[in-house]
Amino acid sequence: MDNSIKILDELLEAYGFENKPVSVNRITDGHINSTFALDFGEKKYLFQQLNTNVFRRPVELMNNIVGISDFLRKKIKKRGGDPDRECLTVLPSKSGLPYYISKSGEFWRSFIFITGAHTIQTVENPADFRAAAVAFGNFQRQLADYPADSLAETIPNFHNTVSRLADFKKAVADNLSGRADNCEEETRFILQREPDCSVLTDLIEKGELPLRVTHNDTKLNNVMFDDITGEAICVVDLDTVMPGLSLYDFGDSIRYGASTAAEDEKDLDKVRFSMEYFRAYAEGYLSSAGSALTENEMKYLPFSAKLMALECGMRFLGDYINGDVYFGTGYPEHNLDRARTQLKLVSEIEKYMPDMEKAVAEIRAGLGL
Ligand code: GN1
Ligand code: MG
Repeated sequence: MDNSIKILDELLEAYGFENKPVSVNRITDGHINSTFALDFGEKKYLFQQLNTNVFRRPVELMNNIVGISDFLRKKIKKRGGDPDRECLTVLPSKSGLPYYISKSGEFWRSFIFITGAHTIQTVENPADFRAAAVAFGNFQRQLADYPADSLAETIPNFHNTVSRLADFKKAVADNLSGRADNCEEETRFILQREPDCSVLTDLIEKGELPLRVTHNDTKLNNVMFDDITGEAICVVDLDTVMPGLSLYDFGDSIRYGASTAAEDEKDLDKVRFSMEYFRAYAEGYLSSAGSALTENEMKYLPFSAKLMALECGMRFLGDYINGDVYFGTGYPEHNLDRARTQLKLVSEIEKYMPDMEKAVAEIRAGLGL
């Protein structure tokens, strides 16, 4: 992994910086893009090389982000908030564009670094997780009147689990890395759950679930928390904001945050589903977004957690079988380890489904939803 920016001088020139940064630090939160924090003493900026194998329409993607951030910025200002800390601010390059394409064709962008704030990788207390839920719930509510048809679909069928399953089956059939034999049990586990994959897509087709502007990558570490107040102040990583289901956002948060272990924990005994965390998130989410949700959007909340864990598991396993071509990995079996945690969570969630249903019903009753 590169810990420095090879084309630092070129970037500084392209963005009109006259001084060199006092430090450049790589941020390893994400699995897709390469991210660096550049500290200029008084100001700090984030520079990110977009992974254009994953995001094939980078210019449209940046237009999405600028559109969404400007839209949020106005709402934040109106309610007296601080837009520089509560939403992303894209730094244009000298050319005026919200990105810079390097001489060798790399796609770079820069944001104002949100200072005095941090990310959390693993939930340590329910209060933080509840706060993240409120942030994602508000994010979705604030974008309810965003012109969805102006958004480019940055990755088509991103959470379409039917098409994700088809991709997974193809990975197994092609077996490009020869690794399919190392994960037959995991593969069987996924294939046994084929009927789950079409539950939400069928409801969309029947018009029984509304498409909304959603974040689509609601991992806990895509929220920034204020260092002092501990409040969740800003939702980041807007690359996948597209029309989607509120259930994708809810389920993805749960599959990541309601696990008692990291996404790549090797010891599966440590990977359990926390009902306490589930309840905290569901409370935060329903209290912020609940009044805008339909009956079906609330009914399928527990199922969405299972589906998103299953989908993520098949994506990691598919990438392992394809030879690690999509997600960044730190070692050869990294994607296999990640897939195993997700599948372990699926079994856990299956056990807890009645408890999750009961918790949602209680929260709804408490909130009058
Ligand atoms: C990727 O970029 P990052 O790490 O926030 C992925 C998500 C997965 C996640 C799994 C564009 O998110 O869909 O859920 O890894 N993003 C993309 O950790 O594929
Ligand atoms: Mg991210």
